[in-house]
Amino acid sequence: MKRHTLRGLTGLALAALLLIGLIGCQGGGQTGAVVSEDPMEIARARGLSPADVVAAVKTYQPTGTYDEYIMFASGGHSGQVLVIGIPSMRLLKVIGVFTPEPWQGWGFSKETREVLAQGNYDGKELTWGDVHHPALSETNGDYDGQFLFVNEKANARVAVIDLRDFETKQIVKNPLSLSDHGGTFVTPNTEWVIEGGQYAAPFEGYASLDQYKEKYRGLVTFWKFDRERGRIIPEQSFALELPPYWQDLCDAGKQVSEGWVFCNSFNTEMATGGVEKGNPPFEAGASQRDMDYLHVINLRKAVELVEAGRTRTIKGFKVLPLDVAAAEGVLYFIPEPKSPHGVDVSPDGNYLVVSGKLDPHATIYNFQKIQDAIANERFSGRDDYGVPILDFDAVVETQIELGLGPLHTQFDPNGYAYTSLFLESAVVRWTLGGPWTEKHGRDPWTVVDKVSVHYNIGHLAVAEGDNVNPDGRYLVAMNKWSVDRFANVGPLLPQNFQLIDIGNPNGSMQLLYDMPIALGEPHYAQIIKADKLQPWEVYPEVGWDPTTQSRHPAATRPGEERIERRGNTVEIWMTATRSHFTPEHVEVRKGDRVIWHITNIERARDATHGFALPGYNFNLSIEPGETATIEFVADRDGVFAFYCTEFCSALHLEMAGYFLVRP
Ligand code: K7E
Ligand code: CUA
Repeated sequence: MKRHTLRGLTGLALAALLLIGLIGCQGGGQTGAVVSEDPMEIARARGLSPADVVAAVKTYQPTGTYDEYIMFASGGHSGQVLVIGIPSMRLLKVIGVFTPEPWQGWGFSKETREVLAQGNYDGKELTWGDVHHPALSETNGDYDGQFLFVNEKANARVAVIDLRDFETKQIVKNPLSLSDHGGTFVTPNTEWVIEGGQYAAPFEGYASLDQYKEKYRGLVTFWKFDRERGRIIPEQSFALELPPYWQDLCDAGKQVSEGWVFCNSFNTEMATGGVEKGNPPFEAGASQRDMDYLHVINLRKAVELVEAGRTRTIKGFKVLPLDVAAAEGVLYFIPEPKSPHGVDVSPDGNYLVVSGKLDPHATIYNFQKIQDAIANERFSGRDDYGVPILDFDAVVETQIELGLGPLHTQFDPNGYAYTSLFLESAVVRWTLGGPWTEKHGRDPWTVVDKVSVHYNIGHLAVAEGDNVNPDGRYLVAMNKWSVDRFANVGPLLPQNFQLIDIGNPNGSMQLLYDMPIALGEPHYAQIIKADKLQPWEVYPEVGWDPTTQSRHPAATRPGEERIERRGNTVEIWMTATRSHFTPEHVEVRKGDRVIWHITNIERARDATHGFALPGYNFNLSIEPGETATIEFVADRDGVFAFYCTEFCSALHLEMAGYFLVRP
């Protein structure tokens, strides 16, 4: 009977569609409903060009099939990380990192609040972040799919995400700085997570801007990562003191340049602003000189000196002093065209590509030439802090005119480089030289293709484009402005990720897909082959604490549910399963401290239960096997109906209970 009704409806709907289609045809418009099953006819009716159809076919992911690549993108101001499938550009997850996120219960359970609190500044709770650069963990320079690191520029913090469950496990607050940028980047075996600085300030306390040169400092921090524990070890980490030039992006050397780290800077003028006092504004003051300094850091040497005890301790953190670094061959400068932004190391480690926002060229440095210049002391002088400056001509490989506003560069396996052009709103493809010439068989160091993007591109990401074996194939342009690409949603517009097919190096790049990003301004992203990720389907056992990745002390099995009172403290061990909480009644007295554990005893994939406690501002996500805790003082009396916030079953609405607080 029911079937008949459904069929009847479908028939009716079809008839209606047909009618609309006919009327549309009569009017000669292309906007009428599409009724044809013929792809070409549908394309014609929708006004799609052959290129559009090709793009659609290249990106469509039929239901139940999986994307070939996974992109981890910065979530910008949201403080989170976006997980996106490629080529479909479907958003798969938003990982809560620096900002509380209710769907995941991130920052609501006691366990996750403790992780968030690791990022507090001087006891001050910080509830947002400005996420810039995700970095996947690497083994031998290749993404290994185990961990993801991200930095947060606004407060100089770094987070560690475990890719077994895509959850944040640790946040470290940089004790010496309130501003970072050149992070995170990892060394080829993830021994170190690099966090570069940005706006110089005193390492501790106050100093007036008149004392800028003496008291203000830049830095780059090397966080020691313990892969077994899946944690950064602050006690084994250190910072390298740098002059108060504003350090910008960094990259870790790889292959031949492994053990070295490269960071740009963009205020070697040491301008201190003050436009209101008649000084040049920052953007002019910091752009006076023709050259800034590429910082070349010998990390191995730095580690030796740290191990030899050549550090000072500031705010409990080891610092390798600038004078030691300059004297001992840890730090060199190379002139780089003014106000550079990205520095990117080619997959073989031979070349460093530096692009300057104000210079249409990319400057390419040769790592071997840098080594020779250091060995032969080819210095053109020292800066005010005694750091040797390598002779530009001795270390440069070449300069190529790429276009207006070059920012960031990525690589493919065939010897091509891809650079974002911010001012020109384009991606430019160009050839590497040296050993790469044989691969592409074209003129070295030459622009070969350009594609427009929409608009004002910042970073770009190539599939596995930052490791020693790039895949190429896909490139995502991360555009700052979308202007006219999407329906008007008011004065605040989404950002625009554009997927570009770079799979045919002899042909041209093809724009495939636009994806609006509507919760922040992403910066960088990394794209990993999906089959390198092996996340759990459910937690390994019932009673799991994801923040420690081990059995939760309050794990509760069916039959072990209970409520215990100790003085003014009431502790609850609850279980959740489809479709009930056990127990369903929890009664306390006003003023009691409540410690409430809930274990999801399900083993079925996707059988997540939520837990909302109204009036007390709690929501939990309790995934199969997980134990989560809330802790609070029952400071208001009344009756509070708690309920499951995931539509888990037909009787989901009945998955509820009463929290009664007696006056
Ligand atoms: Cu160019 Cu923070 Cu890497 Cu923005 S950064 S784009
Ligand atoms: Cu459990 Cu809804």
